[in-house]
Amino acid sequence: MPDFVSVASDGDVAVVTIDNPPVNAMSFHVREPLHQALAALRDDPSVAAIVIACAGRTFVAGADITEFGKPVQQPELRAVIALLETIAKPTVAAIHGTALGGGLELVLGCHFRVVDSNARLGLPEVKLGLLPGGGGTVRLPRLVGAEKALGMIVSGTPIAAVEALEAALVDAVFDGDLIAQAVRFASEMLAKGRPFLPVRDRNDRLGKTDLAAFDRQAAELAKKARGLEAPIACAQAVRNAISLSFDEALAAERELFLKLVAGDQSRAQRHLFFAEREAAKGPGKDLSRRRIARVAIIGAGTMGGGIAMAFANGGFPVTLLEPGEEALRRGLATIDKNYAVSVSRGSLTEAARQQRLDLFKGSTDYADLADCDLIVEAVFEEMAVKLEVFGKLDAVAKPGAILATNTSYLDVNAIAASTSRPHDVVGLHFFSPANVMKLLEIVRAEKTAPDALATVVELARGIGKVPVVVGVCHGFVGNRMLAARGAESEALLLEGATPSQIDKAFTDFGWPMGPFQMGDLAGLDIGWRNRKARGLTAVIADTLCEQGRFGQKTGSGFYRYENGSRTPVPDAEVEALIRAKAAEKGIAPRTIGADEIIERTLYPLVNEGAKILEEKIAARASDIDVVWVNGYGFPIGKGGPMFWAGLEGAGKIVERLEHWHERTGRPIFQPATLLRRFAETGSWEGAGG
Ligand code: T1G
Repeated sequence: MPDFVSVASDGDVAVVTIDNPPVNAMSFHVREPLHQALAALRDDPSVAAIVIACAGRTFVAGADITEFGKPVQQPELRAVIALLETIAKPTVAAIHGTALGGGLELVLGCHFRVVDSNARLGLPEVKLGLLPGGGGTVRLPRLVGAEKALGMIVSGTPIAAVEALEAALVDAVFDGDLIAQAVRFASEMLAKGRPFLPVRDRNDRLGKTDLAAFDRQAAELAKKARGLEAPIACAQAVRNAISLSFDEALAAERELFLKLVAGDQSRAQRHLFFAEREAAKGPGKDLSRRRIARVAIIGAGTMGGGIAMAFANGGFPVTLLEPGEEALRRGLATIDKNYAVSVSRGSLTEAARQQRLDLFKGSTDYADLADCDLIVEAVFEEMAVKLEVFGKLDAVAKPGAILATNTSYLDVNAIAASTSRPHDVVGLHFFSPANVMKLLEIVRAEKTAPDALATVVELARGIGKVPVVVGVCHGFVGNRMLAARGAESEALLLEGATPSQIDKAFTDFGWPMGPFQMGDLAGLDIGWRNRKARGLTAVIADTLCEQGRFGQKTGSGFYRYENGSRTPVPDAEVEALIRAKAAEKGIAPRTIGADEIIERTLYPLVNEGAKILEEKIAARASDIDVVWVNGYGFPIGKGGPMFWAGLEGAGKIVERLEHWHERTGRPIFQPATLLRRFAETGSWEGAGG
């Protein structure tokens, strides 16, 4: 049995070290020996002070998330912290890496906190659909003030060491040997003499809270919750810390925590936490990786420019190639402008902007790509154009360079086969804006070499992306399912629903926006060109495009956008067009409710996901959830389409799909075998996994 907790002494200072790789989660097998060690040290007269530290790459990164939903084993974290607060001798937490969630709550049980200058501290529980359940909502406000605590807890975003010092969350920031300096700090505190006040008894800062300002801040944050329970509960808990006694507020925190941890939203968000990590594992971690030192992007348009920024933001020197000088100049100017906007918003320093710009090299000559290790093609979404580019790349790229295409639909096998090195070809499907969107669909072509695949999966994590490996089919996982979700949109309009009714059903469901507003934002002409290329039609959207209504960029699409605003205004002209097209088809309008809209759009989405698993285009159902949450705004509180299918009831989904299949005869309603099996077994195992 490894020693998850060990105690050493440095003079009369005891150093307690937690060692539970990989992230020192506060699992039961840590809590128990820690509780015992602290109790013993409290009562040991030879010990004058206690330092708590962690081995490995980080301080405690929280409670053990894998334990949630299982019977709780005593002692709980709260009991360990309560014991800590009974210790009269100075207790000092020595924090390196991250102190998150229960890890930060543990150190709030100490009298003092000292940190390594690179450390980050936070309470990210809200990202798991929870709130801090170990006293963080009651102790943190006592140290940093209620407003600061509210911001930290509702956002869940960790803060850096210097900010933590300014906020009085920590007492000192060190470089070098942290433990030695923590022991010295403890001795200095000892020399200064008692009393050592536990955080629970520090009420001054809380007493100075401007309640009106606090409530305004909380109301603003609540507006952004979009149906998620945790942010609201977080704000309520911090409010309790102001208005209730310590113990009352602690009890209220517990109650809120137990409600959330048992709820579907937290289950969904915990599912996504592990799903993202599973997806990022990609092919065998023992596979060798190719060295990527220099990256090139072909095409300096919206996608190419965003992809180039994503790599520069990750610290890679980037060659940006555009055959034409003017197009290259425009592309580089847009990148420059985007960074300037980030500086003006305060999300980037001037120095960092310059540092990133210095990583760019513009070129109009393919010969300049001969020293690049990864080349990403981001040109016009047409096969002939892409094949021409890959022909040139095949001629100039060095042996072993990885050649990637950013196609969002086209056949990566065909692109690979057009070169003499198909094993070096892979799809890297970024989402717009590529420097912002986290998702990266990595398309494994039939001949893609395992080491090339493993290299780009690791690279993706390195530039802050969430990678998901998918197989080759039209539209891969995301866009293929998007087509299934959208297939009924036109039919619903012709049968009587309006664009705003359908969009409202989606926003009520938890999406940031509905399909018609999203279409107008992305530009209706993109789908139009894609349909034309494939000989497909969508009578209403095609007609709008023929009228030059491409969406926001032309001031009108399914909605009107007045004076350049982004606010969609329902347009009677569009509704008249829909009615006219329906009349032409002899379709009489009827009232269509939100349930029917969800059934005819999201049930086919899930069904298409099941088919994708059957075809092994996706390795796991949870990968599909990661794609949809990170690339298409599927509500995180529902865990993604495949997880949601479990919440919604797969039996009901199959039954309703059969109903619509009978009524319409449309194949998207034909329940997939794996979906039927999921309805019987409750597991997506058995096909893709
Ligand atoms: N519990 C269990 N496993 C965890 C874990 C945790 N808290 N954190 C990470 N892991 C696993 C993870 O699944 C992966 O496993 C491996 O560790 C490496 O993680 C009472 C309610 C710390 C910033 O939300 O944000 O405290 O895939 O790949 O990129 O109030 O992990 O290798 O098998 O992410 O270097 C609050 C969660 C919990 C922080 C490191 N804490 N962790 O990132 O490594 S709730 C969090 C992270 C709580 C209390 C409450 C990150 C990291 P595997 P990784 P990384």
